[in-house]
Order: sequence, then structure tokens, then C-alpha cells
Amino acid sequence: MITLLDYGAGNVRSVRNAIKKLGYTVQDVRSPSDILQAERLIFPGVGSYGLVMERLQRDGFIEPLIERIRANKHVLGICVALQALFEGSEESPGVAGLSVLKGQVKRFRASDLSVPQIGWNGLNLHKESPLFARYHGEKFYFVHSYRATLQDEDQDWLLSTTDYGEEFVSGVEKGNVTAFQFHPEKSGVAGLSILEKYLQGNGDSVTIHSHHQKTRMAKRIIACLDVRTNDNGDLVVTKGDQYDVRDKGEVRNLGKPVDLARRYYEEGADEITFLNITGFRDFPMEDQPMLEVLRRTSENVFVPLTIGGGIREFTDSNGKDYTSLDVASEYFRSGADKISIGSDACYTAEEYLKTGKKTGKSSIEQISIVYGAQAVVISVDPRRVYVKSPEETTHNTIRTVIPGPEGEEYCWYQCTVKGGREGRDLDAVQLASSCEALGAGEILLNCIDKDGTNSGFDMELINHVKSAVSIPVIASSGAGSAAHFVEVFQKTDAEAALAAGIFHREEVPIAEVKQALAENGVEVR
Ligand code: 1PR
Repeated sequence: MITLLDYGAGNVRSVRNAIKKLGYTVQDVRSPSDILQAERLIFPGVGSYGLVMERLQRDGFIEPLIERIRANKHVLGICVALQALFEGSEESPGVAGLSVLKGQVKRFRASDLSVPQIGWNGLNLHKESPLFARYHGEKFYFVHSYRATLQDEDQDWLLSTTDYGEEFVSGVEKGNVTAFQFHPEKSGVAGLSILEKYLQGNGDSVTIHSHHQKTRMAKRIIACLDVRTNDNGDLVVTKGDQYDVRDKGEVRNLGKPVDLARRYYEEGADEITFLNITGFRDFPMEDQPMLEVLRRTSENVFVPLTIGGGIREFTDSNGKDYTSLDVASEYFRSGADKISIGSDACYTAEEYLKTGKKTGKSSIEQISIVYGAQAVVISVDPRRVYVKSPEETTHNTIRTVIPGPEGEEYCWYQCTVKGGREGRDLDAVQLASSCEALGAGEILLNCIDKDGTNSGFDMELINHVKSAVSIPVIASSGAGSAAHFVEVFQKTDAEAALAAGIFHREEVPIAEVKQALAENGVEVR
């Protein structure tokens, strides 16, 4: 029996599912005394620092947690829970942490690396721990903008460090109290094995060989599932050519979302993305099948799940208002780690560019404040607009090696909404940089011209947008071979590459992509 401290701040479903998958029963903390009485307590980390501390305070959990840690009873903290052990964080100035460890958690300083750190990175172990018996350098999933370091007096807590521009504390352990900055429940087989050792409560200690090398973050390979209801009313994975998903009038059916997601997880995908492509029409809170897809997927898939489509405020037929935060929260509760916003991000960016003011009311701002920037992805659906010279438009242009139909040497990337159906007076750089300013944590950069063409990613677009933001960029659209992934990581600084068609049609296995990358010196999991 494992006790879970669910303070209702995000996706705790994954931790719950991971524990269940490992054959244990989960009991929730209902009152402060449960914290003291639990045999083994898991303290998951979701939400921003301030939100976590506020919830713990509200429920009267702070004192018993400190008491439990001081009494050396079993605790496993994850992500923000590690940070909560410290006195405070730059993320939420003035909010007191549990203060078991000295010092403040600070934002990554790295200037040439994207923040948040989102992805798979390794560990350097600094002490023996039964949890890492037979650890062979596997990578774990990190997602955070703030990182901890230990003061001299707390060095006896140091379990592991990781490098991301600088060396930070990725694990602490003293006696029966352990905390990780990474998410074991999102770290595939390697993460589940650590969790299993913790739950079993036994395992041999390992001898640490101290030949430390800097850990390296892997480039992520993401499998994307465009989901919609077909004309028979079944929820199917579909795939378009330049966003047209119909073939002879019928919506293409490439499989069932839950089954495909599981297959990609087992084949080594680093992340799974679901896009509810008709979400702009249907209201997701009434779209129970999509929530059910998430719930069922998260029972068997232990890598990050992103869901997009239809995230916006909405008034239903009974006149009940929902904020975009309500919609996103429902997705998080159902097993999503990140949400992705498409159309609504365009409208928000347009408003922001017009007024230069942050209202605090946009979906991006609301969700990012509560769940953290790393939980908010912006899905960009641009298409090329050719011009003869940059003076012809007020938009950000590039000089392109792929000339237009009339030999034009310049183009800009026009953002679209409603699944590419409507072009806006907004370019991809404007959208990405406005959304970053409003608190988005990642850009999912599609390209309508390339989507479904198997002709390779649009390097020019990726470099254009990547150079305008300091948050991670996922390259998407056009992958047709393993070589295209090698090319995108060699020619751009994208942190991740996403594909749909080649995986659905089983043209290129994920393992082949990873192998090609490794052979070309690109770090992979
Ligand atoms: O606008 O917030 O409701 O979100 C709707 C979401 O649905 C957006 O993220 C948008 O990208 C997506 N979407 C809408 N219509 C389509 C469509 O295809 N008709 N999906 C669509 C297009 C492209 C990627 C695709 C890559 C890789 N998204 O999903 O997976 O292009 O494809 P490939 O490897 O086969 O080339 P909102």
C-alpha cells in the first residue's frame, strides 16, 4: 500500500498509474495525520512552486511533512517536490518552502540553451543508493525551468547531479527520504524500474565509480496522432496531406488512438502528442471520448503526453461558462502532461501585438501561471507566403532557397487557425515570440506546405523561429525517412522532431530513426 499526496495541482494520474502498473495499491492522503501514518509516501511534483506550497498550506500538510522527513520515514519526492525541500524559489518569490534544505531554488542561467529544460538527460551518481543498483547511464525525463544546488552543510544529501549548461542537483537522498528532479513515472522502463525499487524497499547498494562526465540531453522523437471522429462517428487517428485528411471524401483512418499510442511508447517514442484536430469546432469538455483516450493511454504509456485542440474559453448550450483553464485542468486530470494551444494562441498574440499589454486573462497566461510554463505548448500552423522583396510586407521574411511559383526569393510564414482553414495577419515569428512573452514553454512548429509530403522538414522555417525564441522548439511536418531526422538536428537547433505519417504507415520504425541519429553523433535516449 502506497500513500499518494495528491494536492490537486496537475497530472498526478501518471504517478498513480505507474504505481498501479507495478502492482501496488494507492491510497490518498485525506488528512494531515495520513502523512505521518503512511508506510511509504509519494509526493509528486506538479504545478508551480507557489501553487504547490499554497495547496500544502491550505490542507495543513506542511507541518506533518516536515515532521515525517525529520523522523526519517519513507518519502519519495518528484520534481517540484525536490525543490519544495528548500527554503524558497525564484519562481515564487516570498513563498516559504519546507526548509529542510538550505538555500533558494534558482532559474537556469544557461544563455545558449532553451529554458525550460524539457527532455531526457542522464545522472551522475554521487553516493550509493539501492534505487540505482544496476544503473547504466539510462536517461530520465526532466521538465523544469528552476534547479537546485546544495549548500556545503547539506552535501550529505547529494545523490545525483545532471548537466544542463550548468551542473544541478537532480537527486537528493538521506536515510529514507529521497527526491528526484526528473519524473520517474514519465521515464519509460528506466523510470518504472527506479520506482519499483523504491516501492519494494529493497535492493543492493551500488558502488559508485567517480569518473564523472557531463551528462547530455537527448534530442526527442515525438509520435503525433491527429485525432478526429470519422463519418461513422468513430474516433480515429487520421493524417492529412497539407492538412487535408479526406481521401475520396472519406476521413482517412489510420488506427485507434489508444492502441497506436501504446505501440509508439513500446517502440521507443520519447513523447506522444494527440491533436484533436476538430477541437476548434467541438467543445472538449463535452468531448468525453478524447478525455477517455487520455485516461486509457496513461494507464500503459509512461512517457509525456501532450494534448491539443479546442483549448479556449467556452460557453455551453446551457449558458455555463468555462475558462480555458477549466478545459486544460480537465485534460491534466485525465493524464496530460502538457496541453497545446493552436487557434486561440493566434488570437491572443494578435491582441498582445496590438496593445503590448499582458491581460493575465489569456489561456496561455492562465494555464502557465497555475501549471508552469513547461505545461503550455503552442502549436503553430504556418504556410509560406512568397514576396518579391521584404519591403512588400510588414511581416518577418526570410530569403529562401526554395523559390516561389514566380521565382520569388523571399517568403514569410503566415499563421493559420481552424486547422489551416483561415490565414491570419500574423507571422510565425510574431506568434512564437509573443506566446513566449506570455508564458508559453514550448513551440510545436508544424508547416502546412510540408505536412504529409515526406519531403523532409522545413529547415528555413525552423531556423527562423528557433532564432527568435529561447524556449524549446519541436520541428514538425514532412518527415519521410530517418535521414530527415538526422538532417533536422544537424542543420537546426530544434530540441525535438515530430512525425506522424511515416510512423502510422509503418514506413520507418522509431528504432531506425534513433539508430540513424546515434550513428551521426546526435544524442538520443
Ligand atoms: O486550433 O487549438 O483547436 O488546435 C487544433 C490542433 O489541430 C492544432 O495543433 C493543429 O496543428 C491541429 N490540426 C488541425 N487541423 C489539422 C489537419 O491536419 N487538418 N493537424 C491539424 C495538423 C500537423 C501535425 C502533423 C505533422 C506531421 N497538425 O499534427 O502530425 O504535420 O505530419 P507528417 O509527419 O505526416 O508530415 P486548436
